[in-house]
Amino acid sequence: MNAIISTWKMSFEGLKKAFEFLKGSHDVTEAIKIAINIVEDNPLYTSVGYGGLPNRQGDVELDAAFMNGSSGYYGGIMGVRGIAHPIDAAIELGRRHLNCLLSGLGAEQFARINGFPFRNMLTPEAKKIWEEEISKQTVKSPDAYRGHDTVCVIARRDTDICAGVSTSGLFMKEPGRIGDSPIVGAGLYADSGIGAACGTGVGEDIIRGCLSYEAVRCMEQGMPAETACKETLKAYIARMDSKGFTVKDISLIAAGMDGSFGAATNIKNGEFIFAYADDEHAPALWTIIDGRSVLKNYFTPGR
Ligand code: SD4
Repeated sequence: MNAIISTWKMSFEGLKKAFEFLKGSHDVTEAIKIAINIVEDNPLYTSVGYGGLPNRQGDVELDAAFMNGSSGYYGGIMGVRGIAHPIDAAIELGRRHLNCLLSGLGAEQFARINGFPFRNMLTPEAKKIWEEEISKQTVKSPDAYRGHDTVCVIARRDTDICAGVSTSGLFMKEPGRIGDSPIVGAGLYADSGIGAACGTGVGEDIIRGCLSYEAVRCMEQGMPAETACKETLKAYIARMDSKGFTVKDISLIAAGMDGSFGAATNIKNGEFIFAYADDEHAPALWTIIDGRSVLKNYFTPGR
């Protein structure tokens, strides 16, 4: 079975390309790379790669990770500057047992030694948005969160499943702040015996709940992917509620080795969109209505 699921509309072009590739190849890792590189390269997407919005100091700091559900290996880079395709470095680190999660300068040095291209990731447009935000800020701890848009991709070919994520993190984050994306079990988790899950949203909440691991654990207990995402979110929100803690926006996607797929979100005044394709479902955008994953193209043609 070939299947691929990814977060947000921005991932759709990449998903289509990666799905075509997957039909003719067993290289699931390469499919993840294809899907994510397209988003990383597009300056119009302000939450991933080139064109990503900067931190409070005006620097674009990127996080990415990759997990191979068959080998159990995982690699991540965090708080890096100037690496054109963060997912490529994460994939490379995902071939190692030790030293697989690198931060800042060490990660950049690794990328240089391994010949990964560098570029100035701050576009003039992103800089302008940052300058406007800075001119409005009067407080020391700014909160310029504007929805969440990490690109997360889960790809499967027969008995192999892998997951990859790439993000510039939250706009106006503290320099050095790390989100959920490069943290295994938080931003992503994959196990070819069960399935895979990824998170997008406020990283601090996703990390606290180990949400991707939790969704995979729910699938291991027999829940289909969508139920696993919903139960994971519901249980986490209830747990944090009981501590008087309000969970901010989070969305999860998952795919199970049983062929199930789906997502869950707690976004209230907005919509979570994901893309999906498998041997029976042509590539399409989906959304969540009343807690159920629904084909979006079907009921909102043209949008
Ligand atoms: C983070 N999960 O760094 C990411 C944010 C996100 O724009 O989804 N992105 O917390």
